Amino acid sequence: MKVGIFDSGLGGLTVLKSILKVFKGAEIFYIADTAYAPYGEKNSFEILERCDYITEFLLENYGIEALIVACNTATSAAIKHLREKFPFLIVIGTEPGIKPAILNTKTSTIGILATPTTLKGDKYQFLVNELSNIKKVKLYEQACVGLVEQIEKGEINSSKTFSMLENWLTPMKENGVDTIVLGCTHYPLVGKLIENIMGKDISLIETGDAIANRLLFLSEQKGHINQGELKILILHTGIINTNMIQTILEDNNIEIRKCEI
Ligand code: DGN
Repeated sequence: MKVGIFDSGLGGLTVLKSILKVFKGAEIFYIADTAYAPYGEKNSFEILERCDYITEFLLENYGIEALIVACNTATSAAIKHLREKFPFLIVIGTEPGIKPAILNTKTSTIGILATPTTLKGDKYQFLVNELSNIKKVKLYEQACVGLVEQIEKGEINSSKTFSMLENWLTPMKENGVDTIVLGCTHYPLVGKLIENIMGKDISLIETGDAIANRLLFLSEQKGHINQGELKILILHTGIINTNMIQTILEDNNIEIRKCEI
């Protein structure tokens, strides 16, 4: 099967990593849209237009059969539009894992880390309103301005990244947060730092595995066979830290190319 995946940069690779755990054979075309990064501080219409353009590009050039929007920000801005415009494609988005967090918390106190655009989006507000009926919980929301940029630079262990996170997480820690939703696909890459600050009993909720399983389910339903060779092409539209790509995907067979779109 031919799968297109995109994100503003490296973050969607955390989703791709989950997909590689369940897909043994597939052709994967990943767009790291670093020329337009970060998405998280752009307006929703601008993001929607870019998502539309990238999807057309993946269809025309690579004939993708499934599209993974591996970015919470882009999902909140464009998923409805993409599903309406490309009904023949399997389209899967990424949403903050609020439901698993509500089911997991023992202190009824949850931290949500995401970009400003995701937190402001109707989709996020809808998810929170809908799910708060399951159990009354206290939510600590934090827009992590600048964190995506730190990760893109490869600063996943630096003292600057640590102190940004420490400022955001200390109030959560003091207020009994036991579960944190990583509402941006970049954030699992600083999961270790978050654990260092919050303590190792903290539960971090990410959504890569759920997306991978959904893709497997929908592709089998459409009769795609999950076998053959695994090929991964990573196209980046601007500057990218290739060492980070290798670190995240380990020794999978990947081709990395610059692409002007
Ligand atoms: N990885 C993106 C997300 O999940 O929201 C963040 C994108 C960005 O550019 N800020």
